[in-house]
Amino acid sequence: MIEQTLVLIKPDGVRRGLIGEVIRRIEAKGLRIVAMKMLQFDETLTRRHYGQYAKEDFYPALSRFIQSGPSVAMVVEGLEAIGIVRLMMGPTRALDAAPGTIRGDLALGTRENIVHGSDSPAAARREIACFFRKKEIFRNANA
Ligand code: DAT
Ligand code: MG
Repeated sequence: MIEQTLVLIKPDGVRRGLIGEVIRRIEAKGLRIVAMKMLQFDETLTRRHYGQYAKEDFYPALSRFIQSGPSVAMVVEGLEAIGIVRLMMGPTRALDAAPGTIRGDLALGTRENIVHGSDSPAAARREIACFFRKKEIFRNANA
């Protein structure tokens, strides 16, 4: 099934000059970027995006980190895009992330792990709507 997923290049990825590397991998895989912007998270957006973790011990540090500089937000489209992007990212903890994945190749930490990708169709719909209006998403952008 053709799916859309929200991908973020988080502030560590932007700071380390890895925007191009992440986009290169997404495009090389055959997925398509159908919307993109650079933005800095504020408290409100952090709550909307990561609110499910608000009660976790790691939330304050996660919140500080995600607001610490600009991120790049993208809508990525393609066959099974949600699962494919999750596979390409690797697991949350860099220690668990195999070489060949974005986190396995480029990250050492758990919090500073370069990328976000939606983990289900419902999450993708909700998350995409946090960052993009309908008219900012280009259907058949590369057709
Ligand atoms: P993912 O980003 O792989 O979808 P997640 O949704 O479970 O992971 O968590 C969101 C982010 O929160 C994750 O990228 C890093 C941070 N995080 C999650 N679990 C953590 C933990 N145990 N300690 C520190 N940070 C954590
Ligand atoms: Mg997640």
